[in-house]
Order: sequence, then C-alpha cells, then structure tokens
Amino acid sequence: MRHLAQFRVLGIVIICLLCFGWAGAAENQQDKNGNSNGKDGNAVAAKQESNNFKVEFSIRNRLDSLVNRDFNSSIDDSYCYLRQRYCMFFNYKAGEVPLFSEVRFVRQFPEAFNSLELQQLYMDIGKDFRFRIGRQMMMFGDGRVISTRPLSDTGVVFDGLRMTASEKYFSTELLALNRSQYHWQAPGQERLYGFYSMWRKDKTEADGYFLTKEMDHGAYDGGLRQIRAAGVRFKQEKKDVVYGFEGIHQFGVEGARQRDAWAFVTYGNYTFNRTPWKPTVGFNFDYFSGDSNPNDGVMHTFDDFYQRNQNFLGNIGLIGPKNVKDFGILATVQPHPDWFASANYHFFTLDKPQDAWYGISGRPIFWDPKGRSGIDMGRELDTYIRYKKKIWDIYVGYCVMNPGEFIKNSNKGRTDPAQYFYFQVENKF
Ligand SMILES: [Ca+2]
Ligand SMILES: [Ca+2]
Repeated sequence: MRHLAQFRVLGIVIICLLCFGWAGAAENQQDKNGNSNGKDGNAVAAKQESNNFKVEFSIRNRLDSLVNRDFNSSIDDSYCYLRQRYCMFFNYKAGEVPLFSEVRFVRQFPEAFNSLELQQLYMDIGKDFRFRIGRQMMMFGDGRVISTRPLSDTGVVFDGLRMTASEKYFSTELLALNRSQYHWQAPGQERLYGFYSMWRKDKTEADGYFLTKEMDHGAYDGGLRQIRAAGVRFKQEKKDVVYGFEGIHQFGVEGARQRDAWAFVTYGNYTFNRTPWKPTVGFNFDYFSGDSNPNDGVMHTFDDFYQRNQNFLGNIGLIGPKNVKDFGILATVQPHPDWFASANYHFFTLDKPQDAWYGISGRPIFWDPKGRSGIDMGRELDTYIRYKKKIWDIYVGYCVMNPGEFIKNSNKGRTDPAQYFYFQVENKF
C-alpha cells in the first residue's frame, strides 16, 4: 500500500516536471515569435528561463536519544534514532503564476521507516488578491494554531484553497482545505476552514482568527468532531524588548459532548544589546485548559489543533498543550555572530488534577482520574548550542526533566529523571 502511494507521488512529480518543461517551452516559443532578434533573443530567453526556475535542497540529519521517559529507571525504555530528512524545493515563475513544489524523503534508523512524499505543490494566482491552490503547508503567527511543525519529519499537509486579500498593513486569509494524511488511516476526511487576519506595521503584529477543523466520525463516540478556535495574538519588538501574548477559545462538538476550552500564552524577552555576548533574559507563561469532570457532557480539555511543536512546553517533547501550565525562564548568549547558546528552565503543573498529563502526540501518558496526586508535574532544563554559517545549521542539545509530586503519586513512587540528547545538522543549498 505504501509502495503504491510512493509510485503515485513519483507519478505526480514526473507530471509536474513535464509541465514545467512544457510551460518553459511554450514561453520560449512565445519569446521567439514576439522577438525577431534571432540568436540574441533566444539567449536572453534561455537566461530568463534559468532565472525563472530554481531548485533548492535541504538535508537534515538528527540523532535523537531519550532515556527514561517513563521516569522509572528499573524499566529500560531508552531509544536512539537517526532521523534523516531530504527536501527538494522547485520554484517556477511563469509570469504572474508562480509554481512551488516540495518533495520530501524521510527515513528513520533503526526503525524501518521510509517515506517519499509530495509535501507541497501549489500555484499562486493574483497579487493583492491572491489564490494559492494546491497542496501546501502553512504557518501563522507563532505557530500556536497552525504550524508547519518544523522539527518533525513529515509536517502538516493540506490540499485546497487559500485566498489572501492584502492592503498595506492589513491582510486576511480565507482557508478552505482538506488535511492530507500520509501515515495514518483517519476515520474520515479532516477539513479546515475559516479566516486568519493580520495587521503588520514595523515591528508590531496583531492577529485575529476564527478557524474550524472538523471530521465526520472523528469523535470518541463515532460522531462529528468539530473544533472551532477563535483567537487573538499580539507581538511587539521595541529596542531591546520583545513581548507578546495569544489567547484562544475553543468550542464546538465532540460527538455527544460540547467543547469549551481555553489557552493563554504570554512571554517577554530583554536583550542587553550593548553588552558583549548580547545576553538575553526572558520568561514565558503558557496555559492550556484541562477538565475536572469527564462525565458532565462538556470537555474543557484544550485541543492542540495543528500546533504540535517541540519548541514549546519543553524540548524533550514529553508534554503536549492540554491541561497544563508552564512557567519558564530563559537565558541566552551570543558569543560570536555564528554561535548561540540557550538555557530554558520550566516549571510544569497540571491545570486540573483529575485530567491527564498529555504527551506531544495528544494522548494521555499519566493519569489519576480521582485527582489525588496533585498538580506538580515537574521541572525541566533545556540547553542547546547552535552554530549557523552559510549552508551549515548545527544544534547540539541536552535536556533533563525531574518529575514532581504528581508522578511520584501516580507512577508507583518512581521519580527518576528523563534525559534527552540531540545532535542535528541541517544543510540548505
Ligand atoms: Ca525507564
Ligand atoms: Ca467535563
């Protein structure tokens, strides 16, 4: 089945390349007809053609090693993966209708996971009122509602239409898309629609959005799963300070149940720009609501929508944006323009003790339905060093999480720390 899908993708890629070739030939022909300059005209056209067509590559190798995600060192659950991601981007500008496509090949050792995917293939029509049609990935704001999931290998892919109307500082996007799933047989088609509006001026960003994701038979009881997210976001950079916030209200239905969930995120960073090494200090507070009673017909547990991002709620990736509060402090330095070092300390608590600790996949990991284990999830230290120069972008990271009272009470007294190490090399050219 997977091979069939791969062949299908390959077929589409070949058709695209043929189309590129045909479009290029047609344009050359047009140029020949319009210009009687003979050879010079052809040379100009050929040069123009090579400017219009651009191929770029991104190769990412990432070593991931996680020890003790169960916080119990008497059970060996450690793993070490080598994840490889090869992306090939095609850009073609034929006058007013640019085409973009991305093909991705992903493999994971020692798992036998191999996947060739047509990640994106779209064309843009129009300028101030633009239609983007085709397969695409999307990122809005800080990626709290829709993200490309830059750290994951496969990303979030949609098929459909994205209309953008822009006017000076203001733009609005209308979305009507279907989610495309490569590696999971969904119970139905997931749809995404709504709008995302942005106001951008200098270094100030203000957003408002109303988006719906829904799937027939997507609910726990086989009914309609419809999650509506209404949100506002603000971010401002002023001299040495960056600060922002985002608030989201979710409502809709989950089969027979109603949803009523909230999120609020705020952060602020100050950079000592005139001090050597340009140190930055900052804080964040993230809140994603939980539910204290699963039987009252209303779900207060937040849904991660298309957010899933390992840069939020700790780099280890043990915590997803549901039933959690995170207070974090941040310190970074930049000893050299190519070198960057960061340390982030998080204090995690549950919002509601009766609800679960959810993983980044959205599934519950630890749970005390009686709510007698408290809310102290634990503390996490995330550190990394980054080197970025020319085609090289390298990360080395080490993270450790010390679980709190909630794990002690719900994990048979085991509170052994989890440790995570990663080494990532990405080349773009
Ligand atoms: Ca273990
Ligand atoms: Ca409830």
